[in-house]
Amino acid sequence: MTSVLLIYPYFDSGRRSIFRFPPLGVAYVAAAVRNAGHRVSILDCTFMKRADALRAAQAVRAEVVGIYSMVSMRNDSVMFARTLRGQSGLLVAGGPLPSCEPASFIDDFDVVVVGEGERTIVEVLGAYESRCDLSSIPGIMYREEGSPDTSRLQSGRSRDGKSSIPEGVSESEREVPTHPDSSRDGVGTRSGKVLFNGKRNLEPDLDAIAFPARDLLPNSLYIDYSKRKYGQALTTVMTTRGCPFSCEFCSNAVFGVGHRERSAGNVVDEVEQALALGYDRIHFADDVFTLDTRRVLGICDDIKRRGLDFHWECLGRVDSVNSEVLAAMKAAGCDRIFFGIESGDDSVLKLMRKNITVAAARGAVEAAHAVGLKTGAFFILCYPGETDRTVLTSIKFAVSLPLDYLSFTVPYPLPGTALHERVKSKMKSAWRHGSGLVPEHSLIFDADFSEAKMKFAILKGRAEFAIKGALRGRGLPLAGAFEAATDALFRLMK
Ligand code: B12
Repeated sequence: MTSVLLIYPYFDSGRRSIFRFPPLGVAYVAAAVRNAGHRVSILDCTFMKRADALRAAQAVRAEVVGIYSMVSMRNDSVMFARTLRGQSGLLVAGGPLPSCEPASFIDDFDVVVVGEGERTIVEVLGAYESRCDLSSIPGIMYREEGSPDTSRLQSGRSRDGKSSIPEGVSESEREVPTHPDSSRDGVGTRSGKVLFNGKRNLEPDLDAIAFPARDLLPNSLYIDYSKRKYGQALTTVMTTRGCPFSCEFCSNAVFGVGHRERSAGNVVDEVEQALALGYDRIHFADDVFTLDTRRVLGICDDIKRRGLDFHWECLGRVDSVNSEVLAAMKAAGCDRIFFGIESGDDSVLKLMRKNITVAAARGAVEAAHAVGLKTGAFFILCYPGETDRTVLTSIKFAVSLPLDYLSFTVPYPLPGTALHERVKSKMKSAWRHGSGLVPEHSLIFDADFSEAKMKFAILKGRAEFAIKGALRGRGLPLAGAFEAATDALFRLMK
């Protein structure tokens, strides 16, 4: 039995969104580790200060430390790794960012897990305990023997001493150059060849995966926080993995493009488990919860059959809902649906590879509104390839919809996405936390629109949406005058 600490290095910078969702991925990994017989704890930093979290991580003295990372958390995950190096036997990175850029983590970690983590971490722990064979574990990048940090692990050789490279991965493909930035701060000095064992196949049967270990999360803090912010105790559940669409801006390095579903009964079992912990609102965090209408109807039926009393919300695709399914969702406790619409101009939607139309977007939002659901939508403004005209069209379209919640963001070329490929020569920084008037957003590449112009567009959109809400159909000339004046200003800006 190995002692394992899993860290979710999210810190509230005070500038980011009000959402505080528990780290489901880390909780899934924790459940797998525990079920394999190890001792595991989670350090969720969401409600902590950095110094306290670092002290807490050191106090655990775990043999193996696994650290989550996504694009906004790279620095903090690396900070933990550097602080805990030397104190723990093995440092493992995992999550969305290590999955798309494993090489950029290998100077600070001994093993980087690419993709779904449940099986991989258990195999890595097995190798750690028996001091052998990392080369037969798919889905990892690691440093070959010779590195002081992996000396507990024999890599590149199986127990019988033969080289065991997974099928489909050649010797030369396994050798990976480290990240160009890795020599920063003198950390690029570790010895040993870096090897990648190739991707692991995705788990075909999602019902076979153990539910996330929610009991290891700071539930009372999430419950207090969400009751204060939204009046209900909110947590997330993931009912599908992967998305069959290929939006240019979306990062799908963990779950890929295939769409896998959990059965209705399995989903509702997990919902019941979450409700038993004191939650009374579920946010289904799937990329596209509504893709398979039959399954959604099955989940709704099961919720009603079991008489569960809670409210829920989800993200829908505009071309996968209709009045019938929306009404069934409402009857089963759904009270809000979000749509990733992204643009109000068909040519920009094509550029984004969204595979939806403006007409379908309007139809879906109106249908949801008509059955009595609250509606929310996300838009990206000033996407690469947009013109002043299309940005203004998008804002006008968004504000014209019957929405209760409306979010505008600047474009983020995330590593590993097709958008990143398109603008990679213009990238300024991998990630930067925002400041100024729209502090939750910042521009990370040299775009045709300045950051100030993008933020002006966001503020203009938010103001028009607020004016519309405040006027409730009255005072249209005032709204029209605001729109015309800010349109003109927007066009004048660089
Ligand atoms: C819910 C959600 C949020 C929530 C909060 C996150 C949370 N705590 O749940 C909110 C709304 C706040 C949010 C905000 C943002 N998000 Co978000 N979010 C998601 C979403 C939709 C679901 C997350 C989830 O629960 N996944 C389910 C679990 C099971 O998956 P997982 O975490 O990847 O875990 C698996 C593996 O990664 C691995 N693993 C995970 N942890 C570990 C740890 C170890 C040690 C190991 C070995 C393995 C491992 O094993 C797990 C099980 O197989 C994902 C999309 C997605 N499909 O995952 C985006 C996603 C994670 N978000 C993303 C982004 C970009 C953001 C923002 C930066 C957006 C923005 N522009 O502001 C912000 C950043 C906020 C911040 N913290 O700084 C990207 C990350 C891309 C990247 N390459 O880093 C994603 C992937 C969306 C996308 N497709 O582009 N997000």
